[in-house]
Amino acid sequence: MRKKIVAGNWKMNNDLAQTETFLVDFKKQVFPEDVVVMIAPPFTNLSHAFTSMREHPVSIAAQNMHQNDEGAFTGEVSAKMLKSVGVNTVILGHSERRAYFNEDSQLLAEKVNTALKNELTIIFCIGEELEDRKSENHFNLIKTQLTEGLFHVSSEAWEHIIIAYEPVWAIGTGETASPEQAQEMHLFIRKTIEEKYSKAIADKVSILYGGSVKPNNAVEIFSQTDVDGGLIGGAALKVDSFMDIVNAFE
Ligand code: G2H
Repeated sequence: MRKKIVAGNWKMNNDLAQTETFLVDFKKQVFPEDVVVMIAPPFTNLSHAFTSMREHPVSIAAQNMHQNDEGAFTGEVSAKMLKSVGVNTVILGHSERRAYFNEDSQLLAEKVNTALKNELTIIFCIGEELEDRKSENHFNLIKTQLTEGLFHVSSEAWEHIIIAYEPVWAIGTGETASPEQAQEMHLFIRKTIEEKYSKAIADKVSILYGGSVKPNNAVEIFSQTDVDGGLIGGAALKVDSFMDIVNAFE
């Protein structure tokens, strides 16, 4: 049985007061026992979110971290700093980081190593642009992102790795991959991991879908055999819609 996971990626949304408003309501929710629930607030709110949710079955994730352990890197945050405020998971390789902050596979591979060394779970994001899909290069591209960013890790490391497949053309656009498109790619990702590692590892890794997941499409997406949950952006900012998605597994 693979872990079912729903993670809310808040991106650059919610100041401290807005975070508190969310958490006051969030704490009142009943969380399903068989779903791992995570929220990834901005850096400034991680400590508060952890303290506030510590009695509740919710993990606190960061949206990014620096590849170095410490040093003269103005404006950056290290894995150790994240750990010190209760963070146990980090999102790496989100398409917005790749596109707006020039994060390439080589850098991501370094970040992966640093996160693993610091015992952080990784949500490793991969996804193709619309042009890749139109030119039918999407499978190649996904395989390259996996190979260059992730396939240097040991078999043991996969205990701490979650994949998020997020087609770039579906992010924040209201456009979603069809459940069939999501299933097709998730199966391809699992097979690619099996070829490189083993069936046991491939069968165990949770692969989340991300890109305009909403309460009205989550049930169908999550019902696909190889979809183990979601990485949720816009719909994670409101407790009601986020909880509808958390409860969307059949
Ligand atoms: C994809 C997703 C969360 P949204 O970026 O990572 O955002 O659900 O708003 O498309």
